[in-house]
Amino acid sequence: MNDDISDQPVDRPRLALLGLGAMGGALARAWLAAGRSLTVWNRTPGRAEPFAAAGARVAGTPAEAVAAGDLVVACLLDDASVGEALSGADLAGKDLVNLTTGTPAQARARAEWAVRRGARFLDGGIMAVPPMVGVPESGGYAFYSGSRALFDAHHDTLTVPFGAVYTGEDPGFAALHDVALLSAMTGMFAGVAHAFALIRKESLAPSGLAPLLVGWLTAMAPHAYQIAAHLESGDYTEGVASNLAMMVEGNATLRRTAEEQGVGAELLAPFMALMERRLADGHGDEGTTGVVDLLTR
Ligand code: FVH
Repeated sequence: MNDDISDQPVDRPRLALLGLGAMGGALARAWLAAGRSLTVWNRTPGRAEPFAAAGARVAGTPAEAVAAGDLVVACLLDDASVGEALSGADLAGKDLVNLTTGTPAQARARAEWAVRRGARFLDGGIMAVPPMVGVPESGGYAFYSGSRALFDAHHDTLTVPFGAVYTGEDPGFAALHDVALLSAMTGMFAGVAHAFALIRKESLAPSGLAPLLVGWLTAMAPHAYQIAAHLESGDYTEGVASNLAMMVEGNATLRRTAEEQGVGAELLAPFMALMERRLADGHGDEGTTGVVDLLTR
């Protein structure tokens, strides 16, 4: 990392933001509301107009925006758009923060790319949706990884829109944490969709099921701590209250109920198949931790 640049906190850096989509626009509003000096650029120029009216300077090109900023933040559609937008910009001496969602490998490659151009680099994964930006009580935050010196120097600016959680010097770690949480969320949404499908044809109101789902999922969420303890100790049976043998028996009831209700079980089937494989391998006294081993190729 190019850490010869001062890592002293920079209270009020000149800020340049590339991208004024739903998330980029929310970031711009938060920084402007906090009185920060902001230059913005967006591929479709019309989207910048309301921000000019709110006090932002508008750059005609990404290179112009980068030249106007000490701290450059990219919040674009994907990694390819970041490469495209920044291809003609002089990044020497700049601090580049990439808040565009991508994979760990993309973040690592983008970090090398930025450092080769003389910039310090920090990757970010946003755990918030636009209405949560600039609202501290919403609990929104971003994971960051890459240059610790950049993170420390700009902590004050980075924490205007949402909280900041540093995950390490490896530039891929922010994306890895981001995608791990999004993947868990995807599994939860799949389970919720299945639950609503089960009651779909009955005289039951979805609004009655919703609070029950929220309560149950909230009560079950700490199960993640037990899985973590198992993975760290290597003993997958420690403290297990509901063992795999019992749960696999229960799978039959879940499948049969889906059939009775005329609901496809395709969202549940892959996880159930892994539970059943682990049981067949002789691990009926475990919980579901062994599924992690089966998934890790
Ligand atoms: N919105 C959300 O809920 C999530 C929350 C978590 C983080 N994500 C990620 O944030 C990145 C930006 O998302 P967004 O919500 O701002 O996305 P859009 O509203 O679709 O805006 C996309 C912006 O990217 C510009 N853009 C697209 N392609 C290019 C390109 N080839 N070159 C330059 N700019 C490009 C687009 O410009 P325009 O269409 O207005 O001209 C928008 O500024 C994203 O990684 C999310 O995964 C958001």
